[in-house]
Amino acid sequence: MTDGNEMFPLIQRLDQDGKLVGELGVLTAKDLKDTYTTMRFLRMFDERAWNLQRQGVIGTYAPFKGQEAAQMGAVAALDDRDWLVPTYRDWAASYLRGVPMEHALFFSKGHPSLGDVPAGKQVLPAQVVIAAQTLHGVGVAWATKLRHEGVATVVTFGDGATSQGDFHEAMNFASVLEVPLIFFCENNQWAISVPLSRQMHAETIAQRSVAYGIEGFRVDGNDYVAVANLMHELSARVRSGEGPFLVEAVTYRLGAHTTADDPGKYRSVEEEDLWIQRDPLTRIEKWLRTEGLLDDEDLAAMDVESEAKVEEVLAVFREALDISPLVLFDNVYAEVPTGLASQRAQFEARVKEVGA
Ligand SMILES: Cc1ncc(C[n+]2csc(CCOP(=O)(O)OP(=O)(O)O)c2C)c(N)n1
Repeated sequence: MTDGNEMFPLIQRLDQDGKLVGELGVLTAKDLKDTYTTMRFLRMFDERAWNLQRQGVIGTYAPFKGQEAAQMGAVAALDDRDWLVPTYRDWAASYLRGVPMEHALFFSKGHPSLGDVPAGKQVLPAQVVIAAQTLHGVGVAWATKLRHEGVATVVTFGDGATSQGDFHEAMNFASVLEVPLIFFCENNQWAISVPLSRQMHAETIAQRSVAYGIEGFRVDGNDYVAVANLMHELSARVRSGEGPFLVEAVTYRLGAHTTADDPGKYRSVEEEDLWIQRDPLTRIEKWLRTEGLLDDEDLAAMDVESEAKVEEVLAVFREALDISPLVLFDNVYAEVPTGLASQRAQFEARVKEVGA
């Protein structure tokens, strides 16, 4: 049997106590402070989104709390020409690639703008069909290869996705075609209520790379310094014609699977406590404090700023809700079939009648 842990030792640079066990590498102290500031905003937004669902303002929402370092590190090395192919939980990664934060709320609300990607931003809309985007990632990366663009594509997915057929087809295709793609698995230990140990018999996800003849890496996904440095190295390598690669970022979903889930039914408080100690935000905060780069006053100022940013997002979201229910019929067909046109007319008459 392959000892996955031995073959793919966990790469770490900043441990859970906030001690550097490796180099800062391509990052500077300022990068870490900026990253921490953004993380704090993202954490606040994520918690607010959860509350908004509880208040009935939005629909089902999948929180990313605990996965900030993995997601931010995954895209840390990407520039304007590189691509991100994300999932329904990747709002931190998508936000960094230029997707406005209110899109996370649009997505939950079924708003017609949920899939809009701002012009010029190289990011696909969030995918809900588990692992389907891994194939899209291969397609995007293959296209960039055929066009000799020399850019990197990162496709993100969960541990559960690696048990889907699509993932294996994508890995096979990507390796045979040698596409400039980084498969980035956010191994948050759970696929809803199914733990990793019941999803697969292998010890690590990284070792799945061996079967496809590509290089794999296993990194502490709660360690932004390690993830960002690894992704800098791999992005540069795929841009110069190497790849694909598989990265397993070992992390944890601190919240529920979605607002429709209760993790108390399937996982222990002890397990959650263990991972709270490994919180990706806490370790950067500890490091910044030790270096004298952060104090309570800074934190208070960051929170005031984050609060204002969250309010801005909510204001845009609330304004966007003021749309006609007739948009339901838009963007379905290029040429609207007669049946649908007559349904639309009936619906429009009814909307006028009730004054909606
Ligand atoms: C093809 C498919 N099967 C089942 C589902 C239902 N489903 C939604 S999320 C999920 C678990 C996914 O777990 P994982 O890939 O680990 O990602 P995570 O939600 O933990 O980020 C499942 C089975 C789905 N969306 N698509």
